[in-house]
Amino acid sequence: MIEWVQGVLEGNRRALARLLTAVENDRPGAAEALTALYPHTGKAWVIGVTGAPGTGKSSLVNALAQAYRKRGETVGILAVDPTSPFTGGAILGDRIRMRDLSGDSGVFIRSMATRGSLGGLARASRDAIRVLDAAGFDRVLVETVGAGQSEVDIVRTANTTLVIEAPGLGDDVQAIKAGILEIADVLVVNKADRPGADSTVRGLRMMLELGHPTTRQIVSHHGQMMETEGAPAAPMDLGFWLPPVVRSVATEGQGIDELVQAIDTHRDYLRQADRLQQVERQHIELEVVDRLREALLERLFRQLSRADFDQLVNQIQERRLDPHQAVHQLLELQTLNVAK
Ligand SMILES: Nc1nc2c(ncn2[C@@H]2O[C@H](COP(=O)(O)OP(=O)(O)O)[C@@H](O)[C@H]2O)c(=O)[nH]1
Ligand SMILES: [Mg+2]
Repeated sequence: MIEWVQGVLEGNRRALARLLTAVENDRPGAAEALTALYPHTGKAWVIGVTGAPGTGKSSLVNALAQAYRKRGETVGILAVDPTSPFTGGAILGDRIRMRDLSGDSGVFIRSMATRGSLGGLARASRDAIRVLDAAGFDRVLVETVGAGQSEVDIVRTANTTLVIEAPGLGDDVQAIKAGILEIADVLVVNKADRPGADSTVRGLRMMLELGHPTTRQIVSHHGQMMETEGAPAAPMDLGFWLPPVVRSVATEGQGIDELVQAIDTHRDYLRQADRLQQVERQHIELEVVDRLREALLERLFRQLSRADFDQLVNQIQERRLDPHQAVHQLLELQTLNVAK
């Protein structure tokens, strides 16, 4: 494991791939490797790319990666897809879209399918992002399907979050329902070559306006949110971030320069004052709480036999015990075992 850590730090791609597999599967030694790598993290700019299937996330990641490579920056790509494991069509399609990047040693692509619980996927993704960060990539692009809480969790690791929409995929309000608009630093209307792009842009602007009442939630992310008209990125002196709406045609490379610009502007915004540190603190807090929750549950369920748990459920169902008392009993069991 230590050789892998050394290898990763030296830019060895084989070591990187192996360590990522170990981390993804939570193999013995993975935690130690992550500990060894942690002091080397915090340098990459992590960009989350999320949105419904088919909006063009992989195509955009491909185009963005090429744009960064042209500037001489290295790119690590992590594709996380809990809904459709990277088998058959999905991976084949992505391989074709990422073809332009293969053979370039400045790009590393990794996909991660569902394994175990969604919580486990969020953990594994966070760890994988850290490994890519420690490996020294300037940019880490993380593609996730915007489906629910686990994507939101993954995206909370990102420095800049892109939410991708496309015309003609039906319900534009979907994004709001999933709460995904609230995590957007930059909104992208991809497939701008398709009919309906204008109305998608209008719809998003309207929703951003409606988003005002939820400002407090957004503040807890990166800053306040307000509608912006036209400009690719927010003026810096307003003291809050206005998520810009960028149009793109990923397959033609259109709008990519504007998107790169918007991401840079967001980075510059966060680097002002101590915003970046504040956001990082929030992310760390959330992560520690998430991990603690997982670890405590795991520990508890290791001490509790299935039979004991079933019995508890029976008692609750028979109205001999209420769920509140049951939790108390479980916590006491935990305390007793810790004290042992
Ligand atoms: N017309 C058009 N098609 C696009 C555009 N971007 C992606 N596509 C196509 O849309 C399909 C889905 O793209 P993909 O990147 O796999 O979307 P993902 O599921 O969000 O990763 C593919 O057939 C792409 O070639 C675009 O800007 N315009
Ligand atoms: Mg994709």
